[in-house]
Amino acid sequence: MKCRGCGVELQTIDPEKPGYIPEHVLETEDEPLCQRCYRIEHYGKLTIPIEEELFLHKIEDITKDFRKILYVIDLTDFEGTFRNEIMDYLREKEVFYAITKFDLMPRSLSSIEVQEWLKVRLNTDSEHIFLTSSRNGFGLKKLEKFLKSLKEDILVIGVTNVGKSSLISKFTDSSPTISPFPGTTLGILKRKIKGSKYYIIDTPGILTNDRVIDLLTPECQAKILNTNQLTRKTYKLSDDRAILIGAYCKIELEYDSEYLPIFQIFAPKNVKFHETKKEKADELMRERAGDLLIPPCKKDEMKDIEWKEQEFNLNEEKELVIFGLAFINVKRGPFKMKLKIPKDVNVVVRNRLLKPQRGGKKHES
Ligand SMILES: Nc1nc2c(ncn2[C@@H]2O[C@H](COP(=O)(O)OP(=O)(O)OP(=O)(O)O)[C@@H](O)[C@H]2O)c(=O)[nH]1
Ligand SMILES: [Mg+2]
Ligand SMILES: [Zn+2]
Repeated sequence: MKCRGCGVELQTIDPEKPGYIPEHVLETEDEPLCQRCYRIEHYGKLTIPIEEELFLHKIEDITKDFRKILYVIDLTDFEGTFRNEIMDYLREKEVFYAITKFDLMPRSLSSIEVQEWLKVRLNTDSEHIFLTSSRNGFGLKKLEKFLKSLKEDILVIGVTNVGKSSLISKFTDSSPTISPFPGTTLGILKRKIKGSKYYIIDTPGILTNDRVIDLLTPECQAKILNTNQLTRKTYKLSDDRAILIGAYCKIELEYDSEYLPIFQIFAPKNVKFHETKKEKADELMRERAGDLLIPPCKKDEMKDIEWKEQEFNLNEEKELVIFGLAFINVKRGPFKMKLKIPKDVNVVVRNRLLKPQRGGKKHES
C-alpha cells in the first residue's frame, strides 16, 4: 500500500526509513499518510531527507509506459529546471510544458511576452506550452481543458520543488503532500483527472547538483524557496565595488564606458544582497555567511567550497542566470561581469526575458 501524500510504499518496521507508519494508524486509515508526510503537513518539518541517487536514472523506467509527458519547469529558475539531461530521455515522447510560478515574476512582465520567449526557448509551438500559477490560478483552466482533451494518461515529471504536485492537486480530487522541502514526492501517484476517465501521474522530483540551492540544507532550501514575488534590486556599480548575493556569489565589473553600468538582480525574497568595497568582499563572504549574507541560513552550514571565477560579456539584450539563485538583467551596458561562485554551480547567459526599460526609472529604448 502506498502513502496518499508522497506515493512511497508504506512500512511499519523502521521509523528512520521512508514510508514508515505506526501499525495502529495503518489499520485505521483508508488512505493512510506516512509519518514523514504527516509531519510535513502538520508541523512543516522534514524528518527523513531523501537519498541522493534516487531519480535521474529512473526516468527511463518511469516514462516507458507513457507517450505523453508534462514536463514542469519553474519560471523563476528556468535554466536550472529545464534540463538537457531530462530532455534526452524524452526524445521519443510527445512533450508538453507546464511553466509554473508565473505569480512570482515582476508584475510588469506580461504573459504574452513570456509566451513568446518560451516558444523560442523551448523551440516548440505555443499549443504545447502552458504558463501557470498554482498560487493565483493563472492558466489552470486552459491546462485542465487540454488535459481532458488528450483522452490519454499523462505523466508529470520535473526537477524537485517546481510545483508538480501543486498542479496535479488542481486537476484531481487528491491531496498530495506539497511542501517547500526538496524531494517531497517519493513514489509514483496515479490520480484520475476530474471529469475524465484518464489519469495524471505524479512522480518524484529529479535532483540536480549544479544549482546554488542544491548546496543548502533541506531546511534552508525551504526557507530560500520563492514564496513571494522575486526581490528586484537595481545597482549602478563602479569598478572598485563588489556585490555579494548571499555568501555564494561575488560580482565585480569591468567596463570602458564613461557611464556606470546599471543592472538589476532578481532573487527569492529571503536571499540577501550586499554591496561593498572590492577589498572587503572576500572577507565578508567568509565572516558574515549566515547573518548578513543569506544563504546559507546558518554560518556553520557553509561547507568547504571549491570556488571558480568566471567572466561574462553582457549587454542590454542579455541576462545572466545563476542556477538556483538569481538572474541579472542589464539596464545599461555593455560591461564585463566577473563572478566568484562555487565550482559546481552553473552560470549561463540567455536572451533577456525582461525588457531593460521595465521597472524603476525608464530609459529611452
Ligand atoms: N508562488 C508559487 N508557489 C508555488 C507554485 N507552485 C508550487 N509552489 C510552491 O512550491 C513548493 C513546491 O511545490 P510542490 O508542488 O510540492 O512541488 P513538487 O514539484 O511536487 O516537488 P517534489 O515533490 O519535491 O518534487 C511548495 O511550497 C508550493 O507551495 C506557484 O505556481 N506559485
Ligand atoms: Mg511533489
Ligand atoms: Zn508520505
